[in-house]
Amino acid sequence: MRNVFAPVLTLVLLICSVLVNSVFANESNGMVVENSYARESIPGTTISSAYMTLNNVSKNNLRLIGASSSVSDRVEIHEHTMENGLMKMRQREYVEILAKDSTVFQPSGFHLMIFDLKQPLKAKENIKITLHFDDESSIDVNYLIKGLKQKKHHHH
Ligand SMILES: [Cu+2]
Repeated sequence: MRNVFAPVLTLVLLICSVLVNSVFANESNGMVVENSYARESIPGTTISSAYMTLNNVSKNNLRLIGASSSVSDRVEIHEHTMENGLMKMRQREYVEILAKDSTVFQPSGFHLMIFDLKQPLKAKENIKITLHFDDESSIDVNYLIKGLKQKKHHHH
């Protein structure tokens, strides 16, 4: 079993390492995480969000069922959805990543919501978040903190 997907995983890692500098993989469950980053916390708040691409190179569907981190005791899986023209956010119990498929966590979609930050997140720093899956596997992912976008234009 392991021999079957090991070459695939190696290939994915090779390709990814050319495109991005950080790829995190769990060889036992076949999950490869890339493009991981978190947002700098807004001054005066203790909230942030984290994003990544989950590539499932295994033959089995996997569900992301939770996340934990030393920076906060409360990291939740969330999804943004449009309802009656309004952006709403709701908590998800899990997000399924189908076999040989990938799921992107990105602004306006799935994201990890970090509440009750023990310290503000500052740009260019890194935090570690452990992702937990329904097969009881987990993977430690490094998230680079990106600065908040400066709004140049105000639309009234
Ligand atoms: Cu959220």
